[in-house]
This record gives sequence, C-alpha cells and structure tokens, in this order.
Amino acid sequence: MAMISVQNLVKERKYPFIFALAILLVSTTIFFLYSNNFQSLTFSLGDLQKSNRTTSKPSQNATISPDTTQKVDDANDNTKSDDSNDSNSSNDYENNNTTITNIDSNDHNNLLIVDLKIKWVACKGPVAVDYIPCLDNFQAIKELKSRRHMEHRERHCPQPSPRCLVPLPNGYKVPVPWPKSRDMIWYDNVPHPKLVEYKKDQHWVIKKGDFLVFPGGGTQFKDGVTNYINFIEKTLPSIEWGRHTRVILDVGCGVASFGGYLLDKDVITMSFAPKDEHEAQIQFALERGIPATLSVIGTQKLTFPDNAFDLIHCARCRVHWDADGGKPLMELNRILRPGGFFVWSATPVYRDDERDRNVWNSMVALTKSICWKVVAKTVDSSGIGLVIYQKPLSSSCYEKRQESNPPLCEQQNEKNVPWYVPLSGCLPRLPVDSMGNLVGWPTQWPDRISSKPPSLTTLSDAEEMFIEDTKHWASLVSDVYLDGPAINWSSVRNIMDMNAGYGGFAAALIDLPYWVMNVVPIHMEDTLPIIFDRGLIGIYHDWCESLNTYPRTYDLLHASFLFRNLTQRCDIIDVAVEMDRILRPGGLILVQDTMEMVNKLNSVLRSMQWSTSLYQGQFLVGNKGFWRPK
Ligand SMILES: C[S@@+](CC[C@H](N)C(=O)[O-])C[C@H]1O[C@@H](n2cnc3c(N)ncnc32)[C@H](O)[C@@H]1O
Ligand SMILES: *[C@@H]1O[C@H](CO)[C@@H](O)[C@H](O)[C@H]1NC(C)=O
Ligand SMILES: *[C@@H]1O[C@H](CO)[C@@H](O)[C@H](O)[C@H]1NC(C)=O
Ligand SMILES: *[C@@H]1O[C@H](CO)[C@@H](O)[C@H](O)[C@H]1NC(C)=O
Ligand SMILES: *[C@@H]1O[C@H](CO)[C@@H](O)[C@H](O)[C@H]1NC(C)=O
Ligand SMILES: *[C@@H]1O[C@H](CO)[C@@H](O)[C@H](O)[C@H]1NC(C)=O
Ligand SMILES: *[C@@H]1O[C@H](CO)[C@@H](O)[C@H](O)[C@H]1NC(C)=O
Ligand SMILES: *[C@@H]1O[C@H](CO)[C@@H](O)[C@H](O)[C@H]1NC(C)=O
Ligand SMILES: CC(=O)N[C@H]1CO[C@H](CO)[C@@H](O)[C@@H]1O
Repeated sequence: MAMISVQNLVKERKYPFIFALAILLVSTTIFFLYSNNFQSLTFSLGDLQKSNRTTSKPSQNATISPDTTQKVDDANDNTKSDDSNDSNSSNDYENNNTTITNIDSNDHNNLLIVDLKIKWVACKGPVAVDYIPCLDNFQAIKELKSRRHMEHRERHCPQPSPRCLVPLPNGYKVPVPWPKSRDMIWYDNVPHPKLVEYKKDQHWVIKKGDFLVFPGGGTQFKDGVTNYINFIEKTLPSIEWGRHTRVILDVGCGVASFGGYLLDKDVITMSFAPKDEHEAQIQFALERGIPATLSVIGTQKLTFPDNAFDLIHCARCRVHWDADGGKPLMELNRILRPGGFFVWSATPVYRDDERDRNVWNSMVALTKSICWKVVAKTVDSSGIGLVIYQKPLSSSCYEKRQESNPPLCEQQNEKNVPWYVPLSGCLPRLPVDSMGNLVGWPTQWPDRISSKPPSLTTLSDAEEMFIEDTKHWASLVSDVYLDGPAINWSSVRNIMDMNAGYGGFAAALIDLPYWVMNVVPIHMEDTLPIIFDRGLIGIYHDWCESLNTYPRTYDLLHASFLFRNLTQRCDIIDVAVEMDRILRPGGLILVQDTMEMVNKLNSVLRSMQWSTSLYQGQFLVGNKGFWRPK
C-alpha cells in the first residue's frame, strides 16, 4: 500500500480528507481520555499481540491480522447499513438511544467495541445479592391462586427481564478451591446461618470461624454419607456405582452431600431442591463445587428428557408421590431409564404408625399400576430403612395390566421438550429403535462416554457425525482451550456449556477435576438424551430467561455458536446480564461465534467492566472482575 504523506495530500488539495483525518485523531484521543474502559482496552491490546497471528489464513472465521489497531466506532456512525430499516430487525439490538445495526464481520478482524452508553444499576431489594429473576418474582407469586402444589417454587419470569447487575455480599472472596471446597466454604460468600441451627442434630452444616463446614450428615445419613452410599450398594449389588450406575438424580438433596460423595465412586449426580425454607441449600452445594440445580416437583415436568437417569434417589424429600393420581411418581417414571432404580428412603418404608402405613399402602398400589417392581427393602443398623424399585425393561407388564390405568401415552404427543409442560397422567411407551427393538442400557462407565449412544438415531451418518464431533471437541479442547494463555484452569471447578450439542466439550474435559452442566437450549436440536446416554448431566433451558441457579455459581461459561440463534428471539444484552449474574467474580467465559456476535457480546461485556480479548481470531475470552455498579 502506498504511503500517504501529508505533503502529497496538501499538494493534491485533498483538504476534506485531511480534515476527516484530523477529526478522527482528535475524537479517538478524546475517546481514550474519557472512556473508563481505558485500562481494559490496553489490556486487550496486549493480549491480542500475545496470541497466534501466524497460523491464520483469512477465512469466514475472522482471524487476527498483523494490524492490531483497535477499531472503535461510535454507534451513531454505524446505524446506516445495507438493509437499514428503522423497525426492529432481528439483527439489531437496542438500548434506549443506542442501536447497533449489522456490524459487518468481514471488515473487522479485531474486537470492535461500541460504546453502548448503558448506565448499569445494581439490583435492589431484600434478596438483591441472591436474586434469581424467574424464582423471585414476588408479584407473580402473590397473585397465584394456589400454592398447594408448590406453584410458588416454580418459575414465574418477570417481563421484561430486569436489566440490573447483582451486588456482591459483603466480604465476598474467591471460593475455596476444589476438592477442599467439598468440606468447607467461605461463610461470607453464602452468609446464610439458618440451616446451621435448623439441622444441627442432622450434621448438615456447621459454622467454624470464617467457614461453613460440611461433615457429610443428612436427614437419612445418621452414620455419615459414605456408609449410606455403601449400604445402598450392599443392599442391591447390581447397582454397581460407577460402572452400571453412572448418572443419577437426587430429589430434595439438602446440601447435596450424597451427590458430593458419590463423585468418589465415579457417579455424577444431578442434585436438586427448591428455593424453600432450607435456606440456600443449593447455593451451598454449588459453592462446594457439587453439581446442583434449583427445581421442584410441583405442577410441571422436570426439565430433563425421558429415560435419562440410571437411578433416582429420594431421602425424606417431602414429595407426596401418590398425590394427584400419582402424577409426581409418574414424572420420575418418565425420566428414569428402563431397568433403572428408584431408591426411596422415607418413614413409610420402616415406621409403623397409621399415617406411614397409609402412605405405604398407597405406594404399593401406585407402583404396581406403573409396573415398578420392589427389588429390595431393608433397614440399616441405625434403624433407617429404604426400598428400591425397578422400572420395567420391557412393555409386557404394561399390556398385561387388568386395567389400563394409568393409560399408556399416545405414540406422538410426548415428543416435545419439557419446558413449562404440565405433569402428565400417562405412561410413556418404552423407547425403541427404528427396527422396533427396545433401546438397551448404555455401555459400562467409563467406556460409556465414547461408545455409541443408544438413543442416537439410526440414520446412516449419525454415528459418523457423533464420532467426528467427539474428535472435534477433543482436539479443540486440548490444542486450543487448555493451551490458551488467557484462561487459568486451576481456578475452575463448576463449568457450564451453554449450548452443549452432543456434550463433546464436557467429554473432552472428563479426566480433569471439573464438572460440566450441559445446557441444551430449547430451540436447538434436542441432543440431551445423547448427553445422558454418554454418562454426563444436563438440562433444558431457554437463554432468553434466567436460569434456575443462584448468582455467582459458575466458574466458567462456554458457548459455541449459541448467540445468532438466540438473538432472533431476545436481546443479547439480556443474555449478557444473565451470564454476568451466574458467573462468579473472577470467573471466565469462552465463546466461539461469528465475529458479528462476538463483537456484539463484547461491547456489552465491556460496558459491564469485564476484560475481554480475542484469542486466535475467533474465541472471545471474557473475565468478569469484582466491579459492581453503585
Ligand atoms: C428433610 S430434607 C432431606 C434432605 C436430604 N435428602 C437428606 O436426607 O439429608 C427435605 C428436602 O426435600 C426438599 N423438598 C421439599 N419439597 C420438595 C419438592 N416438592 N420437590 C423437590 N424437593 C423438595 C427440601 O428442599 C429439602 O432439601
Ligand atoms: C499457536 O502458535 C504456537 C507457536 O507459535 C503453535 O505451536 C500452536 O500450534 C499454534 N496454535 C494454533 C491453534 O495454531
Ligand atoms: C421495514 O421492516 C418492516 C417490518 O419488517 C417492513 O414492513 C417494511 O416494509 C420495511 N421497510 C423497508 C424499507 O424495508
Ligand atoms: C420495537 O420493539 C419495541 C419493544 O421491544 C416495541 O415497543 C416497538 O413497537 C417495536 N417497533 C417496531 C417498529 O416494531
Ligand atoms: C442517550 O442516553 C444517555 C444515557 O442513557 C443520555 O445521557 C443521553 O442524553 C441520551 N441521548 C439522547 C439523544 O437521548
Ligand atoms: C433507558 O431510558 C429510561 C428512560 O428514558 C431510563 O429509565 C432507563 O434507565 C434507561 N436504561 C438504560 C439501560 O440506560
Ligand atoms: C491460577 O489460579 C490459582 C487458583 O486460584 C492461583 O493460585 C494462581 O495464582 C493462578 N495463576 C495465575 C497465573 O494467575
Ligand atoms: C434457531 O431458532 C429457530 C427459532 O427461533 C429454530 O426454528 C431453529 O431451528 C434454530 N436453529 C438451530 C440451528 O437450531
Ligand atoms: C475451526 C473452526 O472452528 N471453524 C469454524 C468456523 O466457523 C464456522 C461457522 O461460521 C464453523 O462451523 C467452523 O467450525
């Protein structure tokens, strides 16, 4: 490119050009002086220079060019574009008086920052530091006609999504690292003392100086959780923790010590409980580095696929399984794998008063009607009893029932993803492959993670695609993600894959001391059955709403090509607010997307005072700091 000398320009009388150049210079300087992003901008420039520039050839995935000049545009210069139309087009995002239209990705090889001029505010109110928009909608809860079925613990999302950032509790610190965190967490990070008193006799949690300590007690674990776990396997050896049984659900998990200790046995547990009077139980679990989510057996289906869990556990979990014609238990039947077990540890199993006896009799009738078989019933040395049921492996029992009550579900209608779907009163048919054969139990763990998933379609290229996907993620994770300088992996424990696909990202991390919550967005292809088949855990979610988790519960969020699809339905600003909410200060995001999406997201994150950088021309690495608005 020819050098442009000022002398030449003057000679050629290109005054307008000089004038424009001067304005650009002055305005850039003013921007740098006045931008409170100044420090993070320079940080990012340094980082960009560090990352690979040599390997990249120009492609659709923007790459880093030798010129690392930051391109900073003012929104006002950018509102006109090819298909400019002042109505709300899906590619635009708006925030009061700032609109960004079609950032042209091919032109910009670096992060483009638009100053959004958003004035962020802190969330207000009594629960601000623990705010969960869809669970803390007190207005909607107040208007509920009934609370008998736990409606007040279900999701009621505020419209529009609140655009505030959650404040930090006083004295919040970087969490205690795993594995120490399983046994102790900072009190200041989750300053909720009620369970210490309330469950004192059951040894759930103790306050010791600056820490909350978890000795592994629970309502049903009088001799400690390890003994309890071993007792279950001794009662029914075919459970084979960590071989036959890999993915389980703990209903009404308390502080999730059961799931936390099963990790020692290579079992991964989705622990859940509602946000109820067991104050902050799920927040404790996640701060401990144990997989958990907020959920409730209420009026709606759980957000898990059919036939997902190898085993479901409930220890005095306070659910009336036989209520409403047995719909709550039939929900467990739906998500339990054929041949899977339900371990129920509760007083009706071993106490002989009238109330318990009535519940027991009702359970006998209900489990018989859905063809569950009692495979064990026992009492341990401390006097606590449990019963283990098994879901049928074949349909013959369904057909042999004298009365078709509950009825089998219609063949078609149950295919939809369970997202705000009421509990059902019918029995789903057992899954069959395209040849009509019943789908079998997955391969034993650990081979299971890379074996062909039983629910993979039998389309000719499905298995090939699955193998390709596994390879793609294995190499991306080992060559790029783990190798990258921008991420300190030793500060990571709780990971969320926001758009998990087949779970390849989680699979590639399986030998490392992390766990991954695999989210399958409800508008994407339904791959969650495959994730469970592989022995991983996951959940359905709509990223246009808030997730059922407390603030600051994840260390790293990963998103691969999520945002284009999402921004067809909601504003990327709202998604970024939710990412900021669930990520702890010091936490990281790793996003791969088109440059258009990366630039949009980046501008929002910068406005929230995150530091960000582009790695290898296509991965946005973001680091949330401790900054909060006043
Ligand atoms: C007595 S505690 C038992 C905790 C734990 N399973 C143990 O044995 O230590 C009861 C648990 O059930 C949960 N729970 C209550 N109602 C529930 C519902 N409808 N669905 C799911 N969990 C529920 C509570 O939040 C609490 O975690
Ligand atoms: C980045 O550069 C280093 C050294 O220059 C090289 O070893 C590595 O393979 C590169 N990474 C990628 C993904 O190209
Ligand atoms: C702008 O968009 C609206 C709604 O999508 C459409 O009705 C209108 O014709 C568009 N105008 C132009 C100039 O494209
Ligand atoms: C744009 O969206 C806003 C709310 O998101 C709505 O109030 C307004 O009517 C929309 N404008 C057009 C032209 O569709
Ligand atoms: C745009 O918004 C900012 C902050 O919200 C405000 O200070 C400014 O006056 C607004 N400009 C216009 C033209 O409305
Ligand atoms: C947008 O404007 C309204 C009033 O014009 C103001 O109350 C609100 O705080 C603004 N939002 C942002 C994010 O600046
Ligand atoms: C990485 O994180 C660990 C644990 O939080 C910390 O001890 C270490 O100093 C960090 N390393 C760097 C280079 O920041
Ligand atoms: C993207 O979202 C739309 C609905 O907004 C959906 O119909 C489509 O299937 C989604 N695309 C992909 C690749 O999942
Ligand atoms: C190497 C790599 O990740 N390439 C990606 C480039 O972007 C397209 C979508 O635009 C992806 O499909 C590729 O995987």
